[in-house]
Amino acid sequence: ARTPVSVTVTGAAGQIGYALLFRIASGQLLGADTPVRLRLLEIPQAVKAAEGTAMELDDCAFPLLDGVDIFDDPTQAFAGANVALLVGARPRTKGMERGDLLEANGGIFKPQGEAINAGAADDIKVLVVGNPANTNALIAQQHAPDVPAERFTAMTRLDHNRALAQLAKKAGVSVSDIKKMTIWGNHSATQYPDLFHAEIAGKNAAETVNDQDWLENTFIPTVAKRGAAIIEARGASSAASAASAAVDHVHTWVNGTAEGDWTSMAVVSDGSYGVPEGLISSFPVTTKDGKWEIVQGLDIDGFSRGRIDASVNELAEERDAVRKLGLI
Ligand code: NAX
Repeated sequence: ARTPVSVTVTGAAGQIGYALLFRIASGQLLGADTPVRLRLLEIPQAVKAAEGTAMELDDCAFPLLDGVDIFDDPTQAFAGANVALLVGARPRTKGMERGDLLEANGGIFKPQGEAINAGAADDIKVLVVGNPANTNALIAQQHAPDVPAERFTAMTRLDHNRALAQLAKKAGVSVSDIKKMTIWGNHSATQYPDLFHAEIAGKNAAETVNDQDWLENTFIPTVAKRGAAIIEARGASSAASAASAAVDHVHTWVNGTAEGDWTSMAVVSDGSYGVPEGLISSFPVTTKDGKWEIVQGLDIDGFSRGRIDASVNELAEERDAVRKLGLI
């Protein structure tokens, strides 16, 4: 049998954690031939709830689940981790300014970056889900100088999947007919879901839909504000869909994108498409052998340029704000 892969999940007792852990333990993250050891990180007050989830994981008798350990200390939780899913974060509460939010999250993602640097496995892959995801990933990455920067990513796969679903509905096709969807920029309301490079059954998606008004005034805002619409309808934020996207993100990173397709991941910019080097911004990426590459050579028209720049400017502002706070 293969040696188990250690997967650390933070915020394990939260609602995304509850949807995510069972999918990891059943083999959907890494594949049906890879045993997993779960290492759960929670704050002390939530350790008991995490223990309850671990009892349920036991009760599923998953053949691939090699064990579950629970920690309230990041250094222990990330020791030997091959994959880290950073889900736990400080949500924005009433009256909280952006600076307060960034500072509170800096207090979480700085020590977690340090713990990853200190003790994670050499092949560690990090996905940050907790918001503000891109900037939290940047903070963690900056505090892990010995880990290659490309191992730190943030999640825009939920936005990507939402864009696939909305386009499939509009075009009356199956999501599997759509390829080359891209989310650019920040996982926030400024994100840019791009249909000018997407394809439906091999033909350009924007041309096939041929409805600029829908694209600008329905598609983009529906994808960008879907999180708020889910809260409005469910009375709680996206959880199962977020967990599903996290599983997709890591699965694609490890197993590769299909020939003739790509995915969206927020990754450290190398300056591609005018995105300042070092920002963790969403790009079209292909993956192979556990490594990602930004898709090169796409033509960006004026409309797309404006949208990408707006979202990337927001990321640069967030980076400047955390710099000013001394968090990076
Ligand atoms: P919950 O509030 O249900 O759970 C968060 C959990 O994190 C709690 O159990 C809390 O105790 C724990 N936690 C807090 N600080 C911690 C720390 N320092 N170490 C370990 N655990 C800690 O939130 P949930 O709905 O699960 O969402 C988690 C995060 O995902 C939020 O930041 C949310 O905004 C973000 N999301 C990101 C998405 C994305 O696409 N990138 C989409 C879904 C979601 O909104």
